[in-house]
Amino acid sequence: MSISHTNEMALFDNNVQKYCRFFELASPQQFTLEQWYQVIARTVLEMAYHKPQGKVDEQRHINYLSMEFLIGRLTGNNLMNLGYYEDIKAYLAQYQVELVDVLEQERDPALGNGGLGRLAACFLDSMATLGQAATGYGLHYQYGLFKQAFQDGKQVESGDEWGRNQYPWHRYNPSKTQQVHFGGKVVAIEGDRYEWQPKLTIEGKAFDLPIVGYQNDVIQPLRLWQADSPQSFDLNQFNEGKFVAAEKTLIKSTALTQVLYPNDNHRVGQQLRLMQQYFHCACSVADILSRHLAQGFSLEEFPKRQVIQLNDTHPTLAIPELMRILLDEHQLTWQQAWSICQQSFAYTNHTLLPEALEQWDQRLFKQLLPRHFKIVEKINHLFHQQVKAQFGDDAKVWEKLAILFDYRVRMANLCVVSCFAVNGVAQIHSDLLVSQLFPEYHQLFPTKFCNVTNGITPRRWIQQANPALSQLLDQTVKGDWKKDLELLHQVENVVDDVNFREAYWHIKQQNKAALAREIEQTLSLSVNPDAIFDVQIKRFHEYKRQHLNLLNIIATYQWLKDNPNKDYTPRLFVFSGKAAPGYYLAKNIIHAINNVAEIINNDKQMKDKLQVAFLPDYRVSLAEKIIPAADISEQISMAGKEASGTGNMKLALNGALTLGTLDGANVEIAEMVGQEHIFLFGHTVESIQTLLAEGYSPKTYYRNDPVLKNAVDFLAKGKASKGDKTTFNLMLDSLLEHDPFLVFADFESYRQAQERIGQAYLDRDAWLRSAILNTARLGKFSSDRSIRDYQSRIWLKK
Ligand code: GPQ
Repeated sequence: MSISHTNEMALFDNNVQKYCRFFELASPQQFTLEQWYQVIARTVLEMAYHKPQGKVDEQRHINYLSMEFLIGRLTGNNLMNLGYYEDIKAYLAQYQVELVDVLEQERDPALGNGGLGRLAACFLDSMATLGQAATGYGLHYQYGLFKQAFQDGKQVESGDEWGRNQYPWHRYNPSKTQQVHFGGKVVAIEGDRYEWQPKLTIEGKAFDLPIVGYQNDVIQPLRLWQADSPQSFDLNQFNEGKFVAAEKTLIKSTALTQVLYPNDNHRVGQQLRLMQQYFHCACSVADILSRHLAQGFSLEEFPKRQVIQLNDTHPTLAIPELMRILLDEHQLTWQQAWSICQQSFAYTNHTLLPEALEQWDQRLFKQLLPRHFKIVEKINHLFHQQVKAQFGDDAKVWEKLAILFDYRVRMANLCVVSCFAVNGVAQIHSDLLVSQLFPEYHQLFPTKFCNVTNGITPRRWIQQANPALSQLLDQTVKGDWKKDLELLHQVENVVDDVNFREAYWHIKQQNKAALAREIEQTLSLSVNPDAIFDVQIKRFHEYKRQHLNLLNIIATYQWLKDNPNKDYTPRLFVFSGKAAPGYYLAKNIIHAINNVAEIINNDKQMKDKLQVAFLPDYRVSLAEKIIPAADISEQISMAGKEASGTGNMKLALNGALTLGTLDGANVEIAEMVGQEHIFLFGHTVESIQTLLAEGYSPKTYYRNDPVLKNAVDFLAKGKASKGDKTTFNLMLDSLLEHDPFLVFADFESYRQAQERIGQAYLDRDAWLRSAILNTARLGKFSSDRSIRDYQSRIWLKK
C-alpha cells in the first residue's frame, strides 16, 4: 500500500466493516461480489469528496449539452483516476477476492447509442483531467440503449432496465430541481416581452455522477435530469392527435425520461422526443444561469464566463430557451439577449447524412413551444434581412439558408446562425461541412467554421482496457503517457528492440486468447487463436457497410471450398453492433451475417481457417474486451459518410492495423502512421463524384465480376436461409437496384486489400513493426488533444 494512501485505506477498511455490520455479516468474507461492488463504489465516492478539490481553470465554464453520455462502467475507471486501484486490489486479496471480478458486477450505464455519446464521455474525462471547468448535462434515462440478443440469427431487443435507482455512483441533488413548461399560449406584454401561459409543467430532478480527473483530484458533475411529477399528460392536448400515430396518448410525466431513443445517425420525428429535447435544454439552461448568477456575475458577463457547447443539434432548443429567459424574465432587449446568445453557444456537427439532419414540423413545434416559436420566427426574419443584404433577394439561396422553410424548423440552420463557432469532427468532415453542407453560410460567416478532430481517452481505452500493454508502456516511456499521449513517440526508439517486440507480441497473443475464451463462453465457438482477428465493431448502418465485409467473407468461403489446398492465412472475423429497432435493412444485414456464420462455423473444412463470431449486445464493456485483441480494424464506410469514427482510433492505438477507406479520421490516421502501416482501399470522395456523374450501375459490377456475383447469389439462392430465396431481399434489392453506398463499386478493391493483409501477416516481424508503430504514432488521437483544440480554437480563442 502506498504511504500516501495509508490513512485513506484505513478509512476504507472502516467503511467496509461498517457495511459488514449493516448487512448483519460476521465478516466481509461473506460479501457477495455484488455487495463488494456496491460497498467499494459507495465508499470510494465518499472518499473522493474528502480530498481537497484539485485546481480547475474557471476562465470559461464549459457546459457540455448532450442527449447521450455513453459513460460505460465507472468503478474501475474512478479507482484508477483516484489512484486507489492497486490499494483496493491488495485489500481485497486478503479476502481472496479479485478486483476484476468485482468490477464485472457493474452493469454498463448505456445512456447513449454509439460514437456521439461515447465522445461526450471521453470529453468529460479529458476536461476533468486537464482541469477545464466543465459540467456535463444529459438525461437520466430509466432504460438505456436496448439489449440485443439473437433468435434464429435475427436481432431481438429487450429493455435495458439498468438499475438507475441502485446505481452507487450517483446522488440525487434536490436543490437543483427545475420546472419545465409545455404548450399553452403566449400573451404580448411589451416590445419583445411576452408572457407564456403554459398548459403543462413537469419537474426536472438532478442526478449527479462524479467525473474524476486523472490523478489530479478534480471532480466535476455529469448532471442528468429525470422527469418527475405525479401528473399524467395527454399528448393530444398539444396537437389534436395529428402527430401521435405511433405514440400512446396518455402518458405519465415520468415517461419523458423513460427511454433513450435508439436511433443513430437518423432523425426522429416524434413528439415525445421533441419534449425530451426541450426538457433537457430547459433544465440545463436554468441550472447554468442560476450557477452563473449565484457566483455574483451579471448577465452581461455571461458570455465571458460560460460556453454552452451543443453536441449535435439535439440540444438546439437551448438557444431559444436562453433568449426567452433573457427577454421575458430578465427584460433584456432583443439586441442584448441576442448578443449574449451569439457569444455563448457553439455547435458541433457530427454528420452530413441528410436523413440525420433534424427538422421539426412547424405546427408541432408551435403547439408545444409557442413562445420559442415566436423567437425562432424573429431570428429567422432578421437573418433573412442579412441574407438579402449579402446575396440579394434570391429565393434559391434563401431556400437553403432559411431556418423556417416549408413548414419545418431546421435545427442545423438555427445553430449555424446563432452560434459563434461551428466545428466538424475530423479534417475531411469539417472541409466537406463547408463545401457541401454550408457553403453559403461559410460565405456569410467565414470565421465561424473550424475543425476539431475527435479523440479518445487513453485512461479508459489503453490503461483500463489493456492493462498489459499499459504496463509495458509504463516501463518503456519516460513521463506519464496517460497524461500526454504524444510521449508514445518514444516507442519508436524500441521498435527494433527484441525484448520489447516479444513483449508486445506476447501481449497481443494473450489478449487474443482472452477474447477467444469470451467467444467460447458466449457463442460456444472455439476459435483459432493464431488466426488474424479481423474486427468490425460499431452500429449497423448501410453507410458503414458491414455487408461489404460479409460479401468478402462469403467469397472467401466459396474460394476455400474450391481451393481446399491453397495457402490462406486463417481469419477470424469478429462482428459486434446493434441496429436501430426500426431500421429493417440494417437488421437484415445482421441476420445475414449470423446465418453465414452458422454455415461457415459448422463446416469442418473451415475449422481453424475461416470463422465468424458475432458477439451480441455490443456495449462499452464488451468493446474493452475486443479492442485489445484485434489485429485488423475494419473502417470501411463509403468515403465522405463517416464524420470521424473513434473506434478506429481505439483499435489502432491498441495495435490493430486499419483496413479502411479515406474517410473520417482514417485520413489522419494514415497521415500519422504512414501509408506502409495501413491498408487503404476503395473510392475517394473525389473519385465517387466522377463515378456518380458517369451514372453508377451496381448491376454492371454484378454482371462483370463473377466473384461478386457468386457471393451475392449465395444469399439470393437461399443458401444461407434454408432455401428461402426471399430472406435477404431487403439488403439484396437495395444493393442490386441502387447500392446507395457503393458496396459493389468497392468490392474488388476491398478483396485486394484483404489479400494484401493475408500476405503481410505471414511476415511476423514486419507486421509486428507496423502494429508497434500504430501505437507509437497515434498519440494525437487522445481526447486531451481534442479538448486543447476546443480551448484554443473555440472556447478561449483570442
Ligand atoms: N454519430 Cl449524427 C453518432 O454516433 N450518432 C449520431 O447520431 C451522429 C453521429 C457519430 C459519427 O457517426 C461518427 O463518425 C463520429 O465519430 C461520432 O459521432 C463522434 O463525433
